[in-house]
Amino acid sequence: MTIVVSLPAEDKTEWWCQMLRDLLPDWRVYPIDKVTDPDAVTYAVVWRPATGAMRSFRNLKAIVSVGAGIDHVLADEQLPLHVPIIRTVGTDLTQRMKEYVALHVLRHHREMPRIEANQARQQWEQIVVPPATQRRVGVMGLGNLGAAAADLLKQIGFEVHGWSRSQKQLQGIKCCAGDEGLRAFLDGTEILVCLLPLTESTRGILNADTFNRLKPGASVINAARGPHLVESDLVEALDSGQIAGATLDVFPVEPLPRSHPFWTNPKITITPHVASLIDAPTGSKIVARNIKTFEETGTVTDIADAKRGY
Ligand code: NDP
Ligand code: OXD
Repeated sequence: MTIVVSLPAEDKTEWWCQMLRDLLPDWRVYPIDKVTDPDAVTYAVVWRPATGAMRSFRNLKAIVSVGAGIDHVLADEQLPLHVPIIRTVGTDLTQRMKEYVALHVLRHHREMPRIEANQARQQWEQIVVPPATQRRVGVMGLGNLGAAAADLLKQIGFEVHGWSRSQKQLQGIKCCAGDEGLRAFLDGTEILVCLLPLTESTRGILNADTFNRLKPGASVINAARGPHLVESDLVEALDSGQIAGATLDVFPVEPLPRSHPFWTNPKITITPHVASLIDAPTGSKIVARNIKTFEETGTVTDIADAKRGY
């Protein structure tokens, strides 16, 4: 009963090891680089593990992603695909994402970027915006996070449309599904929120074709994954005014390199992958509970479908 922890930062790895030791006192928990007997390892708790690392544990029962997304696990080309991947999800994560989406949708809706720019110039300009009831917001992805965010936006009063792979019935939300439903979903959307998993079908989905379908002057919020966005298409759409502003939480390379032009683009708001940054004490409790349940029953509710990619 050995758990191995592999996270990008050493201090985070140590911290998670300690939390898991406290929560699972009968288990041995090691940072990945301290493992002496790889065959004893039965669970791996990971964020973006090194290529081939999971393959070296021949008796692995499950890989636990310390997050909702599993793209960072699937990125390992040598991943042992028969090993189940457990997602770390819960009300804490959902609540945080709801707050982030509401904050940034309202920020675009109420023209805050323009108001802030005006303040910097000491300019008094009263901008009249429509009420939320006359503003159409589109949420891409209606899973744990997207459905909850869409529901909150509806409660605020927005006209909310949602898009997913399979058709959903969500009260008060106009739901579209699949490739055939994408156009209807995008046409006329004024604030687009991406909460899709990163898969081969969704990579690059925030592109020129998508932007051109939105209402001119629309805003885009990407809180999902960096590679959903075609960066050059966004810059072009911002330059032409088709897109008025964007809020980006995620990037293909994180941390976003200091030299990246997005840092200084006045039409882009950057947040450092904090939309729903897992709170470590809560996250480690969810992980420990999932490992315990999996060990006892051979399954948990939050197993991802690796073939589907999420
Ligand atoms: P879920 O797996 O619960 O939901 C995914 C949703 O996306 C589902 O509604 C699914 O449709 C839909 N979807 C998947 N593929 C397609 C497709 N090809 N076309 C249309 N819809 C599609 O994921 P979560 O809500 O838990 O998380 C979503 C993503 O958010 C994560 O994968 C992660 O990348 C990102 N994330 C970002 C965080 C941050 O801090 N920035 C924090 C946490 C997550 P269907 O319901 O039909 O299957
Ligand atoms: C996640 C994330 O996938 O934080 O949970 O991005």
